[in-house]
Amino acid sequence: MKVLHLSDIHLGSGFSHGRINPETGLNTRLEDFVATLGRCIDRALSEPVDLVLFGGDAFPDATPPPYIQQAFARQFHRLVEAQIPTVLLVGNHDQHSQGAGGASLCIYRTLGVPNVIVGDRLDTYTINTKNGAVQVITLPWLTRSTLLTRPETEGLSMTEVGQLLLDRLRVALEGEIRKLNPDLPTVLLAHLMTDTANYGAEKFLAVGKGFTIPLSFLTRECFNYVALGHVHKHQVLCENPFVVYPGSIERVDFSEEKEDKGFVLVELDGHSTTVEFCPLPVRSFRTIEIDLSEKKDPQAALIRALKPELIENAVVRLNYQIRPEQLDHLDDARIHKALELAHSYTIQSELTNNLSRSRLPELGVGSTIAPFDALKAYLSNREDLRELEEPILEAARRLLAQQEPLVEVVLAEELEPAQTQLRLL
Ligand SMILES: [Mn+2]
Repeated sequence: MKVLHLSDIHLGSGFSHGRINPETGLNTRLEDFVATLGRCIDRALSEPVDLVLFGGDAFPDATPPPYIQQAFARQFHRLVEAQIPTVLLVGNHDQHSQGAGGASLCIYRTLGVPNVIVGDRLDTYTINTKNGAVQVITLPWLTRSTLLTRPETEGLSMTEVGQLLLDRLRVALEGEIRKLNPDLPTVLLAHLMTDTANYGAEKFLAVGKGFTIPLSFLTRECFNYVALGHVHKHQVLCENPFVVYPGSIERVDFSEEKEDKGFVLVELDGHSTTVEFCPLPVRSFRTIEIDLSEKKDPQAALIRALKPELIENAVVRLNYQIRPEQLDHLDDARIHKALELAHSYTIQSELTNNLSRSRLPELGVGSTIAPFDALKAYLSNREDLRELEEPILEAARRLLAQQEPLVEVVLAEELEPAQTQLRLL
């Protein structure tokens, strides 16, 4: 049985990295995302696969505008037409911040679209595919309010609340596992953070709502495959059973500049499972960082750094440092001209002077420095952050010392005012 597993589509995000296509009136990043989603569906049809699993985060929020909903629906409709069963899991971005359920995806449940299952609660489905039946347990993004009531958490520390949540989840998941038919292959489809994953921006995007689930919850013998969503960087967390984040299908922001994007093809064959990551040809993101302050000819150095093969059709951000007295040597029009090759670009310049440079020798390229010392050096050079220096250092101290990190930092409403301020930075 072949399964296509994709996740974190985030259709309708990253518009600031695109521009309006005059022919369609649409943001070019929406067009990129739709084309990439189309490639995933193309593959599902050409294989053809027996089942498509979507790991959650269809849109940036629970109420996408109709034209974006439509672009999403049009692609998944192709699976409906081909009679390929599909499970759409609800991620944190698909939920209303208050209340329950996946607002943006529940329409498909309400419409009763044949072969489409919306995973907005912990539940088990037996799905009949062209190559036999498979059980899929859906575990959408859980928040405190899904499993606990307010009186239950009153007076508890954040760590205790996290523990209570995990106890509840363990019992609930165990209940689903006991109902499984041991003769059928089983897939767990879940949108969550695990304790062993490498995180990018999603860790911060989810602030205030989530908690971390130990990998040991997921690596159960009864699962033939664990299909995850939420983390945008593709990673295989375990091989027995396979526990896989396919990652996002497109670069959502610059934190994903260096990551390969793609989806996963899974072959469930009796007791053995094989997994293949299929990269997608997505648009490049390119950060060009250059210090012009020591250059004799800053203009020439800058133009040299804008290599056409690097920037052509890419989303580019150019950051350069320059001394005030060098500014007259820069020709803005020529710089913009050179950057026209890019799909879109932003320029950020930073004025430096010799004083601040001499205060930051330890942050130079090629030298290594402990994170805490780097932060101290950075803060000592930021007059504007003077008042926040202590709370920032304190927060960093705690972060670096933490044993159970995320449970401690994610419950935003319980942060001290100083920390809340820090979070807003
Ligand atoms: Mn997510």
